[in-house]
Amino acid sequence: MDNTKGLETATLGGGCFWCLEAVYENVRGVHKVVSGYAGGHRPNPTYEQVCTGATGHAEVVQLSFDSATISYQELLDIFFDIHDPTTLNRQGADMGTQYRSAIFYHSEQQRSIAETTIEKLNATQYRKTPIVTQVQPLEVFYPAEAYHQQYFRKNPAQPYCRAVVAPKVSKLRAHFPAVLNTQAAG
Ligand code: MHO
Repeated sequence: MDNTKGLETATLGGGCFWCLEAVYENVRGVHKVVSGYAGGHRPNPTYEQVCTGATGHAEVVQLSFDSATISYQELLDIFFDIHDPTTLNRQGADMGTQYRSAIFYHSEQQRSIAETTIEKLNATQYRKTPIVTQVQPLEVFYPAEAYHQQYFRKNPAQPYCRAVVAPKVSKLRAHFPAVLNTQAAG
């Protein structure tokens, strides 16, 4: 929690962090997005170590958001829409535990919203198979290397960005027009 500005913090893993970062950067009320690693056991992991799966970390984004503008529930609604929460340790062609779907909650309230959301989505069978998203408390978050921050913004023409990241940003724009910030709308 960034108490100085009255902002709340959310930490979410939904596959490659370039994707989630690019999506949430366009959401109003989200003041900051940092790509990083959570849920592992080796201190200060590098990207190369995380990629091997040996450190146990997931690629995640940490969001600082103003809950008066965007609620945690809305952030999760976006989360479940723009990634596939039904594939274990996998997002499309990206495979490995570092790509797992995971919500690292920062409070009991966040835990409860996350669990209720998953129950509701499973009950409505909004996906054909059950949601495998892990819900666990955030212990430590390690920011990723500088070259991973704002990756999509800086490398929009990179093949993975065009093929995988851009469609997720388009999905956000199409499915959640009301939450876009002015930067995206303009
Ligand atoms: N398979 C992609 C994932 C990038 S991501 C930051 C790549 O290796 O480029 O995990």
